[in-house]
Amino acid sequence: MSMFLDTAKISVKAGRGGDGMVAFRREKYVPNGGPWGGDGGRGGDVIFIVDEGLRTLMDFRYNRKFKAKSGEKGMTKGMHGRGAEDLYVRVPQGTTVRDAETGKVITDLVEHGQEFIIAKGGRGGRGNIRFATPRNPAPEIAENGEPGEERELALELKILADVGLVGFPSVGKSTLLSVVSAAKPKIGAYHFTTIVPNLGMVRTKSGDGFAMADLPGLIEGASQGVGLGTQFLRHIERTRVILHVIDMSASEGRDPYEDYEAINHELETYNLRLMERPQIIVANKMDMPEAAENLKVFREKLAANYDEFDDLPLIFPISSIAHQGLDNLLEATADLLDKTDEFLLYEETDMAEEVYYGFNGEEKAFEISRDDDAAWVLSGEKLEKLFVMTNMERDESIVKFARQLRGMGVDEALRERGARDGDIVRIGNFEFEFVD
Ligand SMILES: Nc1nc2c(ncn2[C@@H]2O[C@H](COP(=O)(O)OP(=O)(O)OP(=O)(O)O)[C@@H](O)[C@H]2O)c(=O)[nH]1
Ligand SMILES: [Mg+2]
Repeated sequence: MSMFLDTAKISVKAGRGGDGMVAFRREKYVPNGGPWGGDGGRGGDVIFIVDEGLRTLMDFRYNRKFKAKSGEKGMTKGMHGRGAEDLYVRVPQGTTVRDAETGKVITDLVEHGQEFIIAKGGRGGRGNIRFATPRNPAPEIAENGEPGEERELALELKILADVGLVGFPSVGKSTLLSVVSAAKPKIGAYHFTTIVPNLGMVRTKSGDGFAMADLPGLIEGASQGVGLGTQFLRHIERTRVILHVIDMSASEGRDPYEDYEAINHELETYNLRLMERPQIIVANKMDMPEAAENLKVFREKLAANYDEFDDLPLIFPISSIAHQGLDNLLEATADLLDKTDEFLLYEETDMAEEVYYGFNGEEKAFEISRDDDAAWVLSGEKLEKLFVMTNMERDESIVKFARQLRGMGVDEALRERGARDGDIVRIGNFEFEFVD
Protein backbone atom coordinates (compact mmCIF):
# COMPACT_ATOMS: atom_id res chain seq x y z
CA MET A 1 0.00 0.00 0.00
CA SER A 2 2.04 2.82 -1.20
CA MET A 3 -0.80 5.31 -1.26
CA PHE A 4 -2.79 5.71 1.86
CA LEU A 5 -5.88 7.82 1.89
CA ASP A 6 -7.28 8.15 5.33
CA THR A 7 -10.08 10.68 5.25
CA ALA A 8 -13.09 11.13 3.01
CA LYS A 9 -16.15 13.35 2.94
CA ILE A 10 -19.29 11.76 1.65
CA SER A 11 -23.01 12.34 1.63
CA VAL A 12 -25.68 9.74 2.17
CA LYS A 13 -29.36 9.96 1.50
CA ALA A 14 -31.88 7.31 2.42
CA GLY A 15 -34.83 6.59 0.15
CA ARG A 16 -38.06 8.49 0.45
CA GLY A 17 -41.16 6.56 1.41
CA GLY A 18 -43.66 5.99 -1.39
CA ASP A 19 -46.77 8.19 -1.41
CA GLY A 20 -50.03 6.74 -0.21
CA MET A 21 -52.71 6.29 -2.83
CA VAL A 22 -56.17 7.79 -3.06
CA ALA A 23 -58.41 5.39 -4.93
CA PHE A 24 -61.97 4.16 -4.81
CA ARG A 25 -63.46 0.84 -5.59
CA ARG A 26 -65.34 0.98 -8.85
CA GLU A 27 -67.91 -1.69 -9.20
CA LYS A 28 -70.57 -2.03 -11.80
CA TYR A 29 -73.78 -0.35 -10.69
CA VAL A 30 -72.13 0.98 -7.51
CA PRO A 31 -71.58 4.70 -8.09
CA ASN A 32 -69.20 5.32 -5.19
CA GLY A 33 -67.28 2.36 -3.86
CA GLY A 34 -65.22 2.42 -0.68
CA PRO A 35 -61.64 3.71 -0.39
CA TRP A 36 -59.12 1.46 -2.03
CA GLY A 37 -55.76 3.23 -2.02
CA GLY A 38 -52.87 1.39 -0.36
CA ASP A 39 -49.85 2.64 1.58
CA GLY A 40 -46.57 3.60 -0.03
CA GLY A 41 -43.57 1.33 0.54
CA ARG A 42 -40.70 2.35 2.84
CA GLY A 43 -37.61 3.98 1.42
CA GLY A 44 -34.32 2.11 1.57
CA ASP A 45 -31.85 2.68 4.41
CA VAL A 46 -28.22 3.48 3.79
CA ILE A 47 -26.21 0.95 5.80
CA PHE A 48 -22.48 0.82 6.42
CA ILE A 49 -21.00 -2.64 6.57
CA VAL A 50 -17.45 -3.40 7.62
CA ASP A 51 -15.40 -5.36 5.14
CA GLU A 52 -12.03 -6.45 6.44
CA GLY A 53 -10.82 -6.83 2.87
CA LEU A 54 -10.76 -3.06 2.43
CA ARG A 55 -7.68 -1.24 3.65
CA THR A 56 -8.22 2.33 2.55
CA LEU A 57 -10.91 4.89 1.96
CA MET A 58 -9.61 5.26 -1.58
CA ASP A 59 -12.88 4.16 -3.17
CA PHE A 60 -14.66 7.09 -1.58
CA ARG A 61 -12.50 9.46 -3.56
CA TYR A 62 -14.37 8.68 -6.73
CA ASN A 63 -17.72 7.80 -5.29
CA ARG A 64 -18.90 10.31 -2.72
CA LYS A 65 -22.66 10.23 -2.93
CA PHE A 66 -24.79 7.36 -1.78
CA LYS A 67 -28.51 7.37 -2.31
CA ALA A 68 -30.91 4.56 -1.49
CA LYS A 69 -33.99 4.00 -3.62
CA SER A 70 -37.43 5.37 -2.81
CA GLY A 71 -40.34 3.19 -1.86
CA GLU A 72 -43.00 2.58 -4.48
CA LYS A 73 -46.30 4.38 -4.41
CA GLY A 74 -49.32 2.75 -2.86
CA MET A 75 -51.55 1.05 -5.33
CA THR A 76 -55.19 0.57 -5.95
CA LYS A 77 -56.96 -2.48 -4.53
CA GLY A 78 -55.41 -1.54 -1.20
CA MET A 79 -52.04 -2.90 -2.22
CA HIS A 80 -48.94 -1.58 -0.54
CA GLY A 81 -46.18 -0.13 -2.63
CA ARG A 82 -43.05 -2.22 -2.54
CA GLY A 83 -40.37 -1.20 -0.06
CA ALA A 84 -37.04 -0.23 -1.54
CA GLU A 85 -33.91 -2.30 -1.02
CA ASP A 86 -31.39 -0.99 1.46
CA LEU A 87 -28.15 0.36 0.10
CA TYR A 88 -25.08 -1.28 1.61
CA VAL A 89 -21.87 0.70 1.59
CA ARG A 90 -18.70 -1.23 2.39
CA VAL A 91 -16.19 0.46 4.66
CA PRO A 92 -12.82 -0.72 5.93
CA GLN A 93 -12.31 -2.02 9.41
CA GLY A 94 -11.47 0.84 11.74
CA THR A 95 -13.50 3.53 10.02
CA THR A 96 -14.61 6.33 12.27
CA VAL A 97 -17.74 8.10 11.08
CA ARG A 98 -18.32 11.69 12.09
CA ASP A 99 -20.99 14.22 11.37
CA ALA A 100 -19.23 16.48 8.86
CA GLU A 101 -20.73 19.64 10.29
CA THR A 102 -20.42 19.14 14.03
CA GLY A 103 -17.44 16.78 13.96
CA LYS A 104 -19.20 14.55 16.48
CA VAL A 105 -18.37 10.86 16.32
CA ILE A 106 -21.41 8.93 15.18
CA THR A 107 -19.88 5.50 15.25
CA ASP A 108 -16.63 3.59 15.18
CA LEU A 109 -16.80 0.58 12.90
CA VAL A 110 -14.35 -2.04 14.06
CA GLU A 111 -15.72 -5.57 13.74
CA HIS A 112 -15.76 -7.43 10.41
CA GLY A 113 -19.38 -7.67 9.27
CA GLN A 114 -20.57 -4.98 11.68
CA GLU A 115 -23.50 -2.99 10.28
CA PHE A 116 -24.73 0.46 11.07
CA ILE A 117 -27.80 2.23 9.69
CA ILE A 118 -26.39 5.62 8.85
CA ALA A 119 -29.50 7.04 7.19
CA LYS A 120 -32.97 5.71 7.81
CA GLY A 121 -35.37 5.38 4.91
CA GLY A 122 -38.67 7.27 5.07
CA ARG A 123 -41.86 5.50 5.96
CA GLY A 124 -44.47 5.09 3.25
CA GLY A 125 -47.43 7.47 3.27
CA ARG A 126 -50.73 5.93 4.27
CA GLY A 127 -53.33 5.27 1.58
CA ASN A 128 -56.89 6.47 1.86
CA ILE A 129 -58.13 3.11 3.18
CA ARG A 130 -56.47 4.02 6.46
CA PHE A 131 -58.39 7.25 6.84
CA ALA A 132 -61.85 5.80 6.48
CA THR A 133 -64.08 6.35 9.51
CA PRO A 134 -67.81 5.83 10.02
CA ARG A 135 -68.31 9.56 9.57
CA ASN A 136 -66.10 9.77 6.53
CA PRO A 137 -66.32 6.43 4.75
CA ALA A 138 -64.83 7.70 1.50
CA PRO A 139 -61.89 9.94 2.46
CA GLU A 140 -60.06 11.80 -0.31
CA ILE A 141 -56.95 11.82 1.76
CA ALA A 142 -53.59 10.12 1.58
CA GLU A 143 -50.17 10.94 2.99
CA ASN A 144 -47.05 11.58 1.01
CA GLY A 145 -44.09 9.40 1.87
CA GLU A 146 -41.67 10.54 4.57
CA PRO A 147 -38.38 11.88 3.22
CA GLY A 148 -35.31 9.72 3.80
CA GLU A 149 -32.65 10.92 6.22
CA GLU A 150 -29.83 12.86 4.64
CA ARG A 151 -26.42 13.44 6.17
CA GLU A 152 -23.00 14.78 5.40
CA LEU A 153 -20.28 12.57 6.83
CA ALA A 154 -16.59 12.66 7.39
CA LEU A 155 -14.94 9.26 7.36
CA GLU A 156 -11.63 8.66 8.98
CA LEU A 157 -9.48 5.59 8.87
CA LYS A 158 -6.66 4.98 11.20
CA ILE A 159 -4.38 2.19 10.16
CA LEU A 160 -5.20 -0.84 12.16
CA ALA A 161 -1.57 -1.47 12.98
CA ASP A 162 -0.90 -3.21 16.25
CA VAL A 163 2.56 -1.76 16.41
CA GLY A 164 3.69 1.68 15.34
CA LEU A 165 7.29 2.68 14.64
CA VAL A 166 7.94 6.22 15.78
CA GLY A 167 11.06 8.31 15.89
CA PHE A 168 12.94 11.17 14.27
CA PRO A 169 13.43 11.10 10.49
CA SER A 170 16.15 8.77 9.16
CA VAL A 171 16.55 6.72 12.33
CA GLY A 172 15.73 3.60 10.27
CA LYS A 173 12.00 2.97 10.85
CA SER A 174 11.27 1.98 7.28
CA THR A 175 14.41 -0.11 7.08
CA LEU A 176 13.27 -2.04 10.14
CA LEU A 177 9.81 -2.61 8.67
CA SER A 178 11.37 -3.82 5.44
CA VAL A 179 13.49 -6.47 7.16
CA VAL A 180 10.78 -7.91 9.41
CA SER A 181 7.91 -7.95 6.93
CA ALA A 182 7.26 -8.21 3.21
CA ALA A 183 6.49 -4.50 2.99
CA LYS A 184 8.67 -2.53 0.60
CA PRO A 185 8.71 0.98 2.01
CA LYS A 186 10.91 3.62 0.49
CA ILE A 187 14.23 4.01 2.33
CA GLY A 188 16.49 7.00 1.97
CA ALA A 189 19.30 8.89 3.63
CA TYR A 190 17.23 12.07 3.63
CA HIS A 191 14.50 13.25 6.00
CA PHE A 192 10.84 12.47 5.44
CA THR A 193 11.50 9.66 3.03
CA THR A 194 8.28 8.21 4.34
CA ILE A 195 5.42 10.58 3.78
CA VAL A 196 2.58 8.13 4.10
CA PRO A 197 2.62 5.18 6.50
CA ASN A 198 3.37 1.69 5.27
CA LEU A 199 1.87 -1.39 6.77
CA GLY A 200 3.54 -4.77 7.02
CA MET A 201 2.53 -8.09 8.49
CA VAL A 202 5.11 -9.51 10.86
CA ARG A 203 5.45 -13.12 11.91
CA THR A 204 7.69 -14.03 14.78
CA LYS A 205 9.74 -17.23 15.02
CA SER A 206 7.26 -18.62 17.56
CA GLY A 207 4.38 -18.00 15.20
CA ASP A 208 2.74 -14.85 16.53
CA GLY A 209 1.55 -12.38 13.94
CA PHE A 210 0.93 -8.66 14.11
CA ALA A 211 0.64 -5.64 11.87
CA MET A 212 3.39 -3.05 12.02
CA ALA A 213 3.35 0.41 10.52
CA ASP A 214 6.32 2.63 9.90
CA LEU A 215 5.27 6.22 10.37
CA PRO A 216 6.66 9.39 8.92
CA GLY A 217 9.40 10.86 11.04
CA LEU A 218 8.40 13.14 13.87
CA ILE A 219 10.23 16.30 14.81
CA GLU A 220 9.87 18.78 17.61
CA GLY A 221 6.58 20.57 17.29
CA ALA A 222 4.90 17.73 15.40
CA SER A 223 2.01 17.82 17.81
CA GLN A 224 1.50 21.46 16.82
CA GLY A 225 1.60 20.63 13.13
CA VAL A 226 5.31 21.08 12.42
CA GLY A 227 6.77 18.80 9.73
CA LEU A 228 4.25 16.20 8.70
CA GLY A 229 2.65 16.92 12.02
CA THR A 230 -0.53 15.70 13.55
CA GLN A 231 -1.97 14.10 10.46
CA PHE A 232 0.47 11.30 11.08
CA LEU A 233 0.37 11.24 14.82
CA ARG A 234 -3.25 10.26 14.31
CA HIS A 235 -2.15 7.02 12.75
CA ILE A 236 -0.61 5.94 16.02
CA GLU A 237 -3.85 6.29 17.89
CA ARG A 238 -4.95 2.76 17.23
CA THR A 239 -1.65 1.03 17.74
CA ARG A 240 -1.35 -0.85 20.97
CA VAL A 241 2.41 -0.90 21.25
CA ILE A 242 4.87 1.75 20.20
CA LEU A 243 8.37 0.89 19.07
CA HIS A 244 10.40 3.98 19.67
CA VAL A 245 13.28 3.83 17.18
CA ILE A 246 16.46 5.70 17.98
CA ASP A 247 19.59 6.21 15.86
CA MET A 248 22.09 5.06 18.46
CA SER A 249 25.01 5.90 16.17
CA ALA A 250 23.98 9.55 16.44
CA SER A 251 24.94 9.81 12.78
CA GLU A 252 23.31 13.19 12.44
CA GLY A 253 25.06 14.62 15.44
CA ARG A 254 22.02 14.63 17.68
CA ASP A 255 21.97 13.21 21.17
CA PRO A 256 20.05 9.90 21.28
CA TYR A 257 18.65 10.55 24.75
CA GLU A 258 17.45 14.03 23.81
CA ASP A 259 15.80 12.52 20.74
CA TYR A 260 14.04 10.02 22.95
CA GLU A 261 12.68 12.68 25.27
CA ALA A 262 11.69 15.02 22.44
CA ILE A 263 9.57 12.37 20.73
CA ASN A 264 7.88 11.37 23.96
CA HIS A 265 7.11 14.99 24.57
CA GLU A 266 5.35 15.21 21.21
CA LEU A 267 3.34 12.07 21.90
CA GLU A 268 2.32 13.44 25.23
CA THR A 269 1.37 16.84 23.88
CA TYR A 270 -0.71 15.41 21.09
CA ASN A 271 -2.80 13.16 23.23
CA LEU A 272 -2.10 11.92 26.71
CA ARG A 273 -3.33 8.47 25.90
CA LEU A 274 -0.49 7.92 23.47
CA MET A 275 1.88 7.83 26.42
CA GLU A 276 -0.27 5.20 28.12
CA ARG A 277 0.72 2.75 25.42
CA PRO A 278 3.59 0.50 26.28
CA GLN A 279 6.80 1.43 24.49
CA ILE A 280 9.84 -0.56 23.60
CA ILE A 281 13.02 1.36 22.89
CA VAL A 282 14.71 0.16 19.72
CA ALA A 283 18.36 1.16 19.65
CA ASN A 284 19.07 0.98 15.93
CA LYS A 285 22.26 1.23 13.86
CA MET A 286 24.26 -0.77 16.40
CA ASP A 287 26.55 -1.83 13.54
CA MET A 288 28.13 1.63 13.61
CA PRO A 289 31.33 2.10 15.66
CA GLU A 290 30.05 4.84 18.03
CA ALA A 291 26.80 3.07 18.81
CA ALA A 292 27.93 0.87 21.71
CA GLU A 293 29.34 3.77 23.68
CA ASN A 294 26.27 5.91 22.98
CA LEU A 295 24.01 3.10 24.18
CA LYS A 296 25.93 2.91 27.45
CA VAL A 297 25.41 6.63 28.04
CA PHE A 298 21.77 6.34 27.01
CA ARG A 299 21.13 3.58 29.56
CA GLU A 300 22.70 5.66 32.29
CA LYS A 301 20.60 8.70 31.49
CA LEU A 302 17.47 6.62 31.32
CA ALA A 303 18.14 4.99 34.68
CA ALA A 304 18.90 8.39 36.21
CA ASN A 305 15.45 9.59 35.20
CA TYR A 306 13.60 6.69 36.73
CA ASP A 307 12.89 5.89 40.34
CA GLU A 308 14.58 2.73 41.50
CA PHE A 309 11.13 1.18 42.02
CA ASP A 310 9.86 1.87 38.52
CA ASP A 311 10.32 -0.64 35.76
CA LEU A 312 12.72 0.70 33.20
CA PRO A 313 11.44 0.61 29.62
CA LEU A 314 12.81 -2.30 27.63
CA ILE A 315 15.70 -1.52 25.29
CA PHE A 316 16.56 -3.71 22.31
CA PRO A 317 19.83 -3.01 20.52
CA ILE A 318 19.52 -3.97 16.85
CA SER A 319 20.94 -3.37 13.45
CA SER A 320 18.29 -3.41 10.76
CA ILE A 321 20.90 -3.37 8.03
CA ALA A 322 22.90 -6.24 9.53
CA HIS A 323 19.73 -8.10 10.62
CA GLN A 324 20.94 -8.28 14.21
CA GLY A 325 18.79 -8.51 17.30
CA LEU A 326 15.55 -8.67 15.34
CA ASP A 327 14.15 -11.95 16.68
CA ASN A 328 14.40 -10.89 20.29
CA LEU A 329 12.76 -7.57 19.51
CA LEU A 330 9.85 -9.21 17.70
CA GLU A 331 9.25 -11.81 20.42
CA ALA A 332 9.21 -9.12 23.08
CA THR A 333 6.83 -7.04 20.97
CA ALA A 334 4.45 -9.97 20.55
CA ASP A 335 4.53 -10.63 24.32
CA LEU A 336 3.72 -7.03 25.07
CA LEU A 337 0.87 -7.05 22.57
CA ASP A 338 -0.58 -10.09 24.32
CA LYS A 339 -0.63 -8.21 27.57
CA THR A 340 -2.06 -4.98 26.17
CA ASP A 341 -5.75 -4.38 25.69
CA GLU A 342 -7.11 -2.37 22.85
CA PHE A 343 -7.46 1.28 23.55
CA LEU A 344 -10.93 2.69 23.45
CA LEU A 345 -10.55 5.71 21.26
CA TYR A 346 -13.50 7.72 22.35
CA GLU A 347 -15.29 7.87 25.63
CA GLU A 348 -18.88 6.71 25.40
CA THR A 349 -20.08 10.18 26.28
CA ASP A 350 -18.43 11.62 23.18
CA MET A 351 -20.78 9.65 20.99
CA ALA A 352 -23.60 11.61 19.49
CA GLU A 353 -26.90 10.64 20.97
CA GLU A 354 -29.06 9.89 18.04
CA VAL A 355 -32.33 8.16 17.46
CA TYR A 356 -32.94 6.99 14.00
CA TYR A 357 -36.58 6.92 13.53
CA GLY A 358 -39.71 8.90 13.63
CA PHE A 359 -40.05 12.02 15.61
CA ASN A 360 -38.19 12.00 18.81
CA GLY A 361 -39.21 13.80 21.91
CA GLU A 362 -36.24 16.13 21.96
CA GLU A 363 -36.96 17.51 18.55
CA LYS A 364 -38.26 21.00 18.86
CA ALA A 365 -41.74 20.78 17.40
CA PHE A 366 -41.87 24.19 15.76
CA GLU A 367 -40.63 27.76 15.81
CA ILE A 368 -42.36 30.99 14.92
CA SER A 369 -40.69 33.98 13.30
CA ARG A 370 -41.84 36.87 11.14
CA ASP A 371 -40.96 37.77 7.58
CA ASP A 372 -40.40 41.33 6.36
CA ASP A 373 -43.92 41.42 4.97
CA ALA A 374 -45.27 40.65 8.49
CA ALA A 375 -46.25 37.10 7.59
CA TRP A 376 -45.83 34.52 10.35
CA VAL A 377 -43.25 31.92 9.45
CA LEU A 378 -43.43 28.43 10.90
CA SER A 379 -40.37 26.23 10.91
CA GLY A 380 -38.92 23.32 12.85
CA GLU A 381 -38.02 19.76 12.05
CA LYS A 382 -41.18 18.04 13.20
CA LEU A 383 -43.50 20.57 11.62
CA GLU A 384 -41.61 20.55 8.34
CA LYS A 385 -41.68 16.78 8.24
CA LEU A 386 -45.44 16.79 8.69
CA PHE A 387 -45.66 19.43 6.00
CA VAL A 388 -43.79 17.48 3.34
CA MET A 389 -45.85 14.42 4.16
CA THR A 390 -49.05 16.31 3.44
CA ASN A 391 -50.48 16.33 -0.03
CA MET A 392 -51.31 20.02 -0.39
CA GLU A 393 -53.33 19.44 -3.52
CA ARG A 394 -56.14 17.81 -1.62
CA ASP A 395 -58.41 19.77 0.66
CA GLU A 396 -58.91 16.92 3.03
CA SER A 397 -55.18 16.52 3.57
CA ILE A 398 -54.89 20.22 4.26
CA VAL A 399 -57.69 20.05 6.80
CA LYS A 400 -55.91 17.16 8.49
CA PHE A 401 -52.65 19.10 8.51
CA ALA A 402 -54.41 22.09 10.07
CA ARG A 403 -55.74 19.79 12.76
CA GLN A 404 -52.26 18.41 13.41
CA LEU A 405 -50.89 21.94 13.76
CA ARG A 406 -53.57 22.75 16.28
CA GLY A 407 -52.72 19.56 18.15
CA MET A 408 -49.09 20.64 18.34
CA GLY A 409 -50.12 23.94 19.86
CA VAL A 410 -49.25 26.05 16.83
CA ASP A 411 -52.54 27.96 16.80
CA GLU A 412 -52.27 28.81 20.43
CA ALA A 413 -48.67 29.93 20.09
CA LEU A 414 -49.54 32.14 17.13
CA ARG A 415 -52.38 33.69 19.05
CA GLU A 416 -50.08 34.38 21.98
CA ARG A 417 -47.62 36.10 19.69
CA GLY A 418 -50.46 38.36 18.48
CA ALA A 419 -51.60 36.74 15.26
CA ARG A 420 -55.00 37.97 14.11
CA ASP A 421 -57.70 36.53 11.96
CA GLY A 422 -56.62 36.82 8.32
CA ASP A 423 -52.86 37.12 8.92
CA ILE A 424 -50.68 35.23 6.47
CA VAL A 425 -48.92 32.17 7.84
CA ARG A 426 -46.08 30.66 5.82
CA ILE A 427 -44.39 27.26 5.83
CA GLY A 428 -41.69 27.05 3.19
CA ASN A 429 -43.43 28.51 0.14
CA PHE A 430 -46.88 27.44 1.22
CA GLU A 431 -49.19 30.13 2.63
CA PHE A 432 -52.49 30.14 4.37
CA GLU A 433 -54.57 32.51 6.43
CA PHE A 434 -54.73 32.37 10.17
CA VAL A 435 -58.29 31.71 11.28
CA ASP A 436 -59.04 32.55 14.87
N1 LIG B 1 24.26 1.76 9.53
C1 LIG B 1 22.96 1.59 9.54
N2 LIG B 1 22.18 2.39 8.76
C2 LIG B 1 20.85 2.18 8.78
C3 LIG B 1 20.25 1.19 9.61
N3 LIG B 1 18.90 1.25 9.42
C4 LIG B 1 18.70 2.23 8.52
N4 LIG B 1 19.84 2.81 8.14
C5 LIG B 1 20.02 3.90 7.18
O1 LIG B 1 19.41 5.08 7.68
C6 LIG B 1 18.85 5.85 6.59
C7 LIG B 1 17.39 6.15 6.86
O2 LIG B 1 16.66 4.94 6.85
P1 LIG B 1 15.07 4.90 6.75
O3 LIG B 1 14.66 3.51 7.03
O4 LIG B 1 14.62 5.51 5.46
O5 LIG B 1 14.70 5.84 7.95
P2 LIG B 1 13.26 6.33 8.44
O6 LIG B 1 13.30 6.38 9.92
O7 LIG B 1 12.22 5.49 7.83
O8 LIG B 1 13.23 7.83 7.85
P3 LIG B 1 11.99 8.75 7.47
O9 LIG B 1 11.06 7.92 6.66
O10 LIG B 1 12.61 9.86 6.69
O11 LIG B 1 11.40 9.20 8.75
C8 LIG B 1 19.07 5.03 5.33
O12 LIG B 1 20.19 5.53 4.68
C9 LIG B 1 19.31 3.64 5.87
O13 LIG B 1 20.11 2.86 5.00
C10 LIG B 1 21.10 0.36 10.41
O14 LIG B 1 20.69 -0.54 11.14
N5 LIG B 1 22.45 0.63 10.33
MG1 LIG C 1 10.67 5.96 6.67
